[in-house]
Amino acid sequence: MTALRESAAFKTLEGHHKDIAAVHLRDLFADDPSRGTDLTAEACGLFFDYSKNLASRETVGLLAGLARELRMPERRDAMFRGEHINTSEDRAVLHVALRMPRSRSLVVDGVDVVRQVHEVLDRMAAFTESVRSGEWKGHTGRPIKRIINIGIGGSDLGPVMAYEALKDYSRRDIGFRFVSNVDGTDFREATLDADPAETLFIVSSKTFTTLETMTNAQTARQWLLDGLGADEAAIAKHFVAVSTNAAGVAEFGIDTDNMFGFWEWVGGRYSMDSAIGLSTMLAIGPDRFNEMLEGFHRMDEHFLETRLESNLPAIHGLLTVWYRNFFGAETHAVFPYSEYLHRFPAYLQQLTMESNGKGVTADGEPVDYGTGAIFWGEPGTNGQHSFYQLVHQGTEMIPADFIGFNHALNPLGNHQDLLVSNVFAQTEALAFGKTAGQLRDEGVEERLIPHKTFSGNRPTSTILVDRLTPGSLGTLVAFYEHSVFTQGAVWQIDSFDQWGVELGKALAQAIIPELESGRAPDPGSHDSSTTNLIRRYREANGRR
Ligand code: G6Q
Repeated sequence: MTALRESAAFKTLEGHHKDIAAVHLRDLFADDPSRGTDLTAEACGLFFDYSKNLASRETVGLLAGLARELRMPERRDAMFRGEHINTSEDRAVLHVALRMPRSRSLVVDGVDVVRQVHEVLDRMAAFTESVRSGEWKGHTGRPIKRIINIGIGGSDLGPVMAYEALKDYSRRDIGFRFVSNVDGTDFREATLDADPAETLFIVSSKTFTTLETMTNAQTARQWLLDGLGADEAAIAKHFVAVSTNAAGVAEFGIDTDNMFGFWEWVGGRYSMDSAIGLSTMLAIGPDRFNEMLEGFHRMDEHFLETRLESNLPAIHGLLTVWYRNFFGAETHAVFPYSEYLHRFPAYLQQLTMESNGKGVTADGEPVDYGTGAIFWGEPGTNGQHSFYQLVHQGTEMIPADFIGFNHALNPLGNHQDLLVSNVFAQTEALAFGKTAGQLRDEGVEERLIPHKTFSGNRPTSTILVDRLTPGSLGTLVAFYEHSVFTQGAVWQIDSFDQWGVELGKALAQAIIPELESGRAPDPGSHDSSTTNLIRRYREANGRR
């Protein structure tokens, strides 16, 4: 049996689960009038109301005990010290160093990483200022009006999410686009209305070998040279790179003076606050970018220093474990009530599912419990008019996070009051439901009672933030990063490797020549389905 199942706290929680599962949220609230104010925690500008969860103060205490028994705090401290907690890749995990203030120092493997981080941030800031001021000129002497980030996965989802989230703070006279998919449509649509003379490409790739990014970067290079009718010298004015692979960048033809580096201890999905965030800095400027880093850092300090029972990301992570391992919940929804956060669920999908979608412990033992939940979501109120039906009345338990803001960035009429009233109304309805008795009192026809009954007892957390700012966005992202860490530590897995993604990178490589070559592949090289699909594609493209 694995350490999790063997732990005394796990066994206690199994018993406790039976008690909690037998009580409705209606009763938990009725029995404890201060529940709605007590089961809350506040830090770094986030107010976290977890009272509408199927849990009590005792649950949180027992879950914190589980985390301690499984040495989650020691693992957290080891991460902040720069130990190689990513054991399968033998790497430190130091995204927290990306937002440490300049005054700090953290020596890892003999190097002060905070100094390195600030050297790159300073170079990014100088570059950003020169582009935003118009001092940086394209090959024909024109200033930059279109910035296109080329990257995928961790080198795309963070930048695009942050750009969309912070659009209100961004320069509107420079257009930002994000090209990730190897589907040529992505590149074409991003450049359709762009003038090569005013376009800057940021090629963002940690490894600088990723098929999609390298293909898009080559296409961009050709598009630029064709458009400008220029020689290779133009590349230096229209291409910069963000990577850990200086040799690969130089080979592509980008001057390494125009390369912004980061380090192997930054995982792709944890890199939006590294140089991978160059597009974010170009959009909002260095000062705002710095505010974002400060927001991240505040949550890092809170996570590191606060006892688990009052620690926002720890409580969130432990409740996710609670639903996953004791209630059998398979998914977890995130509903931001802000249109600016429309890419936030997609960003979180990578953060959570790539980190915790693991079937073996860090020691390589198969797990005998569920790990990473399926994260999904869409902004409210839109989701209310589609899939919330299943959340309210379907057969699955779907724990959900509702993220709301006290103040709108676009205060039009009473839009914000309407928006936020929906946050509160939804979580209230999900918790308390509507009984047959209530419906009868309202005079609802008897045959409709089963259809109009809402069982309630559906768990939600509400995260209330004052305003969406670069700082609060950083805090929110760090909150989820550390929740993911907490879950992974309890599950005893390596949340920082991604062998499943590496497989995907390798698989297509074998088939590409089989689609493109003049001769059909050996029929024995694949199963009959794959062979047939390859044959049909080749025939459709006139390759027999
Ligand atoms: C992130 C993953 C993955 C990665 C992309 C892009 O944690 O490892 O999404 O970010 O595959 O990789 P490159 O930045 O190396 O191009």
